[in-house]
Amino acid sequence: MVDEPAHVKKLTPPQLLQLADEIRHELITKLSKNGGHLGPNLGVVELTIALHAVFSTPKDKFIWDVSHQSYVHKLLTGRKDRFHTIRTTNGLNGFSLRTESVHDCYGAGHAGTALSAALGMAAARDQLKGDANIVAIFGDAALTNGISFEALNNIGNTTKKFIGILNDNEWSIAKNVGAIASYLNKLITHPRYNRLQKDFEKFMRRMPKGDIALKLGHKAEEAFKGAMNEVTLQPNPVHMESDGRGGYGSSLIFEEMGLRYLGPIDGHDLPLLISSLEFAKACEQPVVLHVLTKKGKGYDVAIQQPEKFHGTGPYDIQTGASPAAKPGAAPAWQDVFGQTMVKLCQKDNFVVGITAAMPSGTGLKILEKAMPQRYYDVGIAEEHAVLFAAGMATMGFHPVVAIYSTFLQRSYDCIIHDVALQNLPVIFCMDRAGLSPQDGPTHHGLFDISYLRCVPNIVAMAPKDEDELADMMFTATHLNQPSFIRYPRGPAEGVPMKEQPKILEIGKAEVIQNFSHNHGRKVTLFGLGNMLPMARQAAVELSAQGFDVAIINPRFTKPLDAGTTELFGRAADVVVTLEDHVLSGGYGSSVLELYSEKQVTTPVVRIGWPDKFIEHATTVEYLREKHGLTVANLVAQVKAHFAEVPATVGLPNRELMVTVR
Ligand SMILES: Cc1ncc(C[n+]2csc(CCOP(=O)(O)OP(=O)(O)O)c2C)c(N)n1
Repeated sequence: MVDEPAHVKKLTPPQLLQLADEIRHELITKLSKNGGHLGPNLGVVELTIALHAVFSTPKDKFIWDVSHQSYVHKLLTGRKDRFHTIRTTNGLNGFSLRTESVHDCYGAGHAGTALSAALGMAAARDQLKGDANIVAIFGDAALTNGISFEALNNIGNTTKKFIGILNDNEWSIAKNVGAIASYLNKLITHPRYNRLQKDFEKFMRRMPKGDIALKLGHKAEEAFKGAMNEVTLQPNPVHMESDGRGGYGSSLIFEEMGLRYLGPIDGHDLPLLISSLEFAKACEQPVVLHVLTKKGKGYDVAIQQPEKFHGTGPYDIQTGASPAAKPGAAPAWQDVFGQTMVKLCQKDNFVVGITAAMPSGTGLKILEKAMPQRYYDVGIAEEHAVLFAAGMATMGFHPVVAIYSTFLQRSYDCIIHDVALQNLPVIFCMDRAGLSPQDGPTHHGLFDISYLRCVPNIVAMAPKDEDELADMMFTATHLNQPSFIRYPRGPAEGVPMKEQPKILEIGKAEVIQNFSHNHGRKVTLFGLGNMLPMARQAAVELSAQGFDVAIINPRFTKPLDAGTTELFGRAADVVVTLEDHVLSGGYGSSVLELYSEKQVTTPVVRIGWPDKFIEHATTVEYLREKHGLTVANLVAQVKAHFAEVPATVGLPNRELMVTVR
């Protein structure tokens, strides 16, 4: 294994192949412990080696779309000794991170950003009259994303030097869907392009052997053009070249967008990759190199289960099996969601499920299996997913958009302008609302309460357990306005599920535990959604210390249950809000706003995430501990409010409140 990218350039062809083997071994063994994006990385081993053989980071820039496939790049850029720490506390991040290495010029975690960001870099380089090579590496599914096309539309008239690498493995997380996927498939199976591929390959193989790091320059480009003109079936290839588009077939999307299309080539053929990249580097117009790769290449179990090994937890290296679930373990939230979707769709012909390329992550694949005609996968296209749902809603449907909280951020304007403004009954089921600990800041879903709370017309909910999730989904299908339900990653609470979900009263909180009137100081705990268990634990702790504790399950962040919130605020000596969300503008803020309006002067302790991007870590528990989302911190903050007051039991609440303030 090499220590830095410059070493890659010094390796002989057999040594490069050996390096590829070593990297695969490293990926398979290290990720078996903590999991990670194994399949995509096994697919880009040769491509990444070739990139480092031809280009020189940090001067040249690699922009990885999503960047879940940048592990090999990490291994080749001085991070091999820390690779075993990837996605763990204080370890390497699972995505590109500008703060992690000078070789990571652009951070990501969401799909479809690479081409635009790379074009911005190319424009900046041109402004500065620089000569850095800018290389964007994007997957076939990233190409289903609108932003990718917005960038493609803009490349040809912005710069002359730009290299896009289409890493085509036919898979998104699930099988890639839609017309783009079919188009790419046609491209690689059409006899004409197959022929082209062979000739391109032949041409590249004629390049001097031994010296893999070829310097092709203009002469080679001319030769290449000649070779391509010979093979293309285009009636007037010369005309095609002279109109400045280049390329080898007029039907190609890329050519029509002003990029020269190269390929498709075998993305596991190192010498071919290297010479193709050398060629791309020498081109004086934007190019797209279409590279065919196999997800999981070199590890059979990953090839056979591309979806599982896209992003996997720990696994047995021999069999690929994940550790068995503990008997009696609570079901995952996403599975309860998927099963409830089936139930709802069976009873109501106007309910459908929509996912933006996340059938397994959101659990919607359970609906796909049971009722495929009621299921839509629209590709990695969150804005489109929301608009598509809005359209269906205008026709009387109750579309359910199953989406991660973090990816819904993409659709914000569509939520306001299309769904809320028109008061359409679209239901948003926001999975991963809370932490995605091993993924980190790009994937935490910590902003949705804030960004939705200010939008008129909507109902926003958070269930305390999976049975309440089903109730909320059922309730949402009876609403004539947009609704949002947030729930976290991981196992639910393990409570029994009612056969028939019930309709909840909108904007009504649930009193879990009233004051006992034991003469202790009164504390009201508002535990939103998955924070209710922490509220219950805190109640035990506070009660043991003589406090009189009420516990409320708010259920709704919009509309807030003003009556219950006010009542239990006035009655308490201290109020505590708990939310798995940022404090800025979150649920606790809404309680403060209400108290300000109603002139409730009870002090409020807000437990939630601070105003910073929360890092990645092995576990949720670690991050909660570090950032103060703990029972101990809650109890300490409650007690701090009484620090200057003699701990006389039975002090009238009003008097206490005045003293504390
Ligand atoms: C905006 C957004 N939506 C969804 C995802 C989840 N996601 C991560 S990778 C991926 C598939 C990417 O497929 P592709 O671009 O073809 O790359 P590959 O994994 O096949 O290399 C998806 C849907 C995301 N990261 N960002």
